[in-house]
Amino acid sequence: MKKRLLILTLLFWNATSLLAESGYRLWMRYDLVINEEQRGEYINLLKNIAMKTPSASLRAASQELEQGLSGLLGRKIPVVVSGITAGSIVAGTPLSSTIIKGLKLNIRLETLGEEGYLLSSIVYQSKKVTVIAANSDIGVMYGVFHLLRLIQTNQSVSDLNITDQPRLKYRVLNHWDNLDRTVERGYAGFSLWNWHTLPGYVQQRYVDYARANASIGINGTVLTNVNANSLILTDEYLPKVAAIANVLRPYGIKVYLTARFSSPIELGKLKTADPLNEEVKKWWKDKTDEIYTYIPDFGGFLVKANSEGQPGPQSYGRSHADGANVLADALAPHKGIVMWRAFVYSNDKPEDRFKQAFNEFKPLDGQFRANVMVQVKNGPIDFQPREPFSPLFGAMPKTPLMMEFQITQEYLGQGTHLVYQAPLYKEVLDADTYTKGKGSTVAKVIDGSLDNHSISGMAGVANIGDDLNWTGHLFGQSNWYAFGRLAWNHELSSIAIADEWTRMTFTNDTRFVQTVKGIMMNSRENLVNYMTPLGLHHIMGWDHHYGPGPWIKDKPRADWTAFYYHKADRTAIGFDRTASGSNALSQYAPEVSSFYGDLKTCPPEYLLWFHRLPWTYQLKDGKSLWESLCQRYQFGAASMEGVQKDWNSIAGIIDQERFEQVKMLLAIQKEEVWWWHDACLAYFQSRSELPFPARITAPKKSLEFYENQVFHFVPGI
Ligand code: BDP
Repeated sequence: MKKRLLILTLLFWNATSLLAESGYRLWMRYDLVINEEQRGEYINLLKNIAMKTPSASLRAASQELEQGLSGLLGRKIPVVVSGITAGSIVAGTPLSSTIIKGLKLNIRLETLGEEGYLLSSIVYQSKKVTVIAANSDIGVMYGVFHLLRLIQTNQSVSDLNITDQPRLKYRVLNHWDNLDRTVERGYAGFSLWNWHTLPGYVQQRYVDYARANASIGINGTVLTNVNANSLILTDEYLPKVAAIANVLRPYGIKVYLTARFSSPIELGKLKTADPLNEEVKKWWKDKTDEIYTYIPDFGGFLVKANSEGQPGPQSYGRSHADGANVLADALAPHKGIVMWRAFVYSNDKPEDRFKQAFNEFKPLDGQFRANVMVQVKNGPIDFQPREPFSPLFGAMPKTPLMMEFQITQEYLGQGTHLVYQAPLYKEVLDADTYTKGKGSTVAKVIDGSLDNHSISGMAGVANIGDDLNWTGHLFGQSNWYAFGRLAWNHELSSIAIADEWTRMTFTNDTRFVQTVKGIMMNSRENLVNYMTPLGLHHIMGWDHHYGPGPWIKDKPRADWTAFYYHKADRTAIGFDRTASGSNALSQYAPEVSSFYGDLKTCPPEYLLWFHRLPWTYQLKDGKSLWESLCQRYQFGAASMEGVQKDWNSIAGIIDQERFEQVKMLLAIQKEEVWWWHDACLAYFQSRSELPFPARITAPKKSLEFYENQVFHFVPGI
């Protein structure tokens, strides 16, 4: 009888999961553990959940554990309020659980901070139990997700002795979502936030969004676009924001908003937004106090000011520090923070765009209030497939700098390219700034350890929309996942994260996992090769940034063209940023500047970022620059065939629906990859006037053909 029930239950699970294979469940699938031996171990060790749930967070954590385990183990794992048995999972804080209090774990817990946790297999009153303990309810939630992850990835849980805590304090998604639900640079449909039906209608999706973020440790979200609309700060919208905040709160996620600097004029009807004006200061203070009446744990503001047409303090002759501080003072009594972006540059300045943020912000070091973080994009230009790290990292020791990565693939193939970005993030985090000697990595700058800051953070521009599978491309989910995991612990390796994600999202089947990891780990380097090899940058299509556009020139803003960045002519190509050129290299520590500046040491990956070189320049491998450029485009484009073959080789291991989703997108990607190859080679040949080396596929069409292609309604603008 029991067996029949189990079979029926399994059938039911199978049926529902078959119906739901859109990718909606992300990496939180909780399907039955297939490996019977492994499942047997779990069933023996994890029989019930002994957990009191006096708070919304603990309730959510226990629900997650109950649902997760019941799915994974194929049987109901009940929550019991009292009565420990062998196989209990004892979860809680010293406050919520008398057992945990009695375990005298407190000393170990103290070292784990507010969000850390421990997982421990212990014998309690001669019964073997699993403990999940933390100082706070949200710490317990993180511990719950860790235990679930171990099971989802089929690891043993019989002898646990794990402690963990985040390396960064603020781990934040930045949604570039507009109030009309379009998403700037969004390729996964419209905004998640349905402002029209809020606050009355609270979608299940908001809850699942919160669960997904909590599962990877994200603890903040900026709901609105950096190109901000002041309406979000009005009493029309604040109740809606509050409704979202209420859903996210139990999952430890705070809500932040973008603040349009001219709001005192637009909403307050003041004549100025000068940050030193008393009325303006009072306006921000009153407005902030009002926000806290709606959202008592509001996180704070993210601001883009005096950049790409956004209003800012400089319009009043004030500095970015003056601007940030007026908001910081308004937020300080409520413990809120300001994330002030350093993405600032102007076309009117005759200065290399690379250098402008540094020139603007470095002199302000030490002038920001304690609750301000300056949020710096990973590279000096703009989220290119490969950029050197921004020279601001390490250059402002008195200011906590927050990392800004772009998860959405504005410059990385948008919605159609499979690109796993953890290697990009890691490359930046591991880069050595040398600002305090060897080992002064970017990671140590942003985690606060290099300069002793108590606040630290990482922001990721979200790739999430209302697409059924959240991110448009299923593999976009891996970038959301990797961002969260690295914000939690920047020491994790890309491959370890890929391994976890693949197992949780798809299957633990060894052949599948190995193959997919291979595809993921090569994807970013392939992309650099077929888009911007040898340090080329910013050569994408005009405005929508879709596809290649190395020919873009003579537009109203030179720094938005491609030509500005490569200046290819008959003799040479590249941007001279050495002392004989813009000398941007001088913004780095001497070790870094001489490493990139010296052609003997500059890696080929960064060559044209820093050097202007003749086409005939000979690389270390003996090839000419021209040959090498052509070969990299060829290599990058040709890689797609292998990727498709690899993907096809694992057909049948996972559900048909998600398999086909990826397969169709790989076919589109292949076309686009050859389009990049053909268009770029046609263009650069028109500049170099050199013949293609042997074994280079000639472009299918003329350069004019590529130049004249027009695309209507490209998403994201
Ligand atoms: C660029 C995007 C633009 C953003 C801007 C920013 O093209 O849409 O508004 O960055 O980060 O990458 O503010």
